[in-house]
Amino acid sequence: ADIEKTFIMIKPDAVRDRKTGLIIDRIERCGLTIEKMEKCELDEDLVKVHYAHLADKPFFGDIVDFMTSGPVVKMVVSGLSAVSKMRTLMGATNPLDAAPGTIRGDFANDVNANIIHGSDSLENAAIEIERFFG
Ligand code: YYY
Ligand code: MG
Repeated sequence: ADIEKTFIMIKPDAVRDRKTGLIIDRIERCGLTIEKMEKCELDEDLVKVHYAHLADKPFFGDIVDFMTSGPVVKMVVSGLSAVSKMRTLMGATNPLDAAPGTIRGDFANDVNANIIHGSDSLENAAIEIERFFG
C-alpha cells in the first residue's frame, strides 16, 4: 500500500452538533494523519463545482442549500491507502445502508445531511485538495 492524501470535509450538520472531535478521533485511531484542517463557510459556486457530477439530480438544490447552511471543517488526511480507508470508515452514502461502526452508520440519519465527505478516488482526491486548499 502507498501513502496517499485524501480530501475530507465534516459537513454542516456534524459541525453544528459538535461531532467534529469524535470524527477526528475515529480518523486518527485508524492510523491516519490530519495534515491540514480549517473551519470555513463554503460559497455556493464552490459547492456547485464540487458536486457537479450530481447537477442533473432532483436533489442538487438541497445539496447546495445544505452545504451552505453553516460552517464545515475541511481537511487533508494522509496515510496508507488513505482514500479507500476513509471511504470504508465513512460508510455508505445513504446512512440507512451504512454499517454500524462507520461514521455515517453511527452519526447520520439522512442521505442529504450525511455528516462527512471523502474523496472517492486518488485522482479526485488531488483535484479536491487543490479545489479547497490550493
Ligand atoms: O461520495 P458520497 O458522498 O458518498 O456520494 P455522492 O454520490 O458523491 O453524493 C454526494 C452527496 O450528495 C451525498 O454525500 C449526499 C448527496 N446525495 C443525496 O442527497 N441524495 C442521494 N440520493 C445521493 C446523494
Ligand atoms: Mg462523492
